[in-house]
Amino acid sequence: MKTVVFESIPSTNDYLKEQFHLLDHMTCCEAKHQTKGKGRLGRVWEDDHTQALFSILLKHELDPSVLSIIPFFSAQIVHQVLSRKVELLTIKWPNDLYINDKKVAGILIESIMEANQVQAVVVGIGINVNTEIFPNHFRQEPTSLFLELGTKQNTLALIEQIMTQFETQWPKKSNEEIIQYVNQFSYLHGKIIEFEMNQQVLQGLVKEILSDGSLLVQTETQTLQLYSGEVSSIKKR
Ligand code: BT5
Repeated sequence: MKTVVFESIPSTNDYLKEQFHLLDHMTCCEAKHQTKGKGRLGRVWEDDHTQALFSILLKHELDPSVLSIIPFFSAQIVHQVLSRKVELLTIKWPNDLYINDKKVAGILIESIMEANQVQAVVVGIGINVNTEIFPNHFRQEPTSLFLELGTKQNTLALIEQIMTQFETQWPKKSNEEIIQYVNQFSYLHGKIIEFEMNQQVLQGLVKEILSDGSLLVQTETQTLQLYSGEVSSIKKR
């Protein structure tokens, strides 16, 4: 595994996307601070220089069945490593990490396409490690490992542990095993949620995550399979 470290950079995801031709499979880009940290759907990821901010470049074994599982595989690895420290850690479909009802980490997956083919995938991970206060209002209440545990944590050691698990487990697990794990620790399981789809706000009961990665939801009138690219603003009611 090769690691490139920056004090400050616009976004570790963007760096790997721009340099992917020159970099090896499993290169990790790490930063202490991002000036243009990104979330999904054009959202912003904020940091206060105390977080784990890193991205991993995947260039091998990217067949379609592997591609669809990457968000869940990544969430599982982060969950396994953080669970060594904190209890009550869950995975909010598709790949956020929650402690109780608060968001502690977010994952952003981006694909690099050329000639209609996926050439590489970048997995970006942001974990609130030692944040003491969140001055800004977020859509979901945030938390950090420090706020939950009461002690400062070693950010670099945490990134190293996640990288080691990523390397050892990629892509050896079956999709079924991964989906089963994510269902076991699913934050939304059995909950009524409100979500936005096709510019409509809907409500429904979450049943389970299916093997294709979609979220099965029962509304009053129909059973829906939600795909992460098609829904936004999933909130527990
Ligand atoms: C995510 O997006 O949660 C994915 C975040 C991925 C960040 C990593 S850091 C390394 C790599 N490089 C990047 O540029 N990105 C990746 P999403 O589910 O869209 O959530 C974004 C929303 O979370 C924002 O709109 C805020 O409401 C909230 N948010 C922003 N910063 C946060 C933080 N530090 N902790 C908790 N919530 C935050």
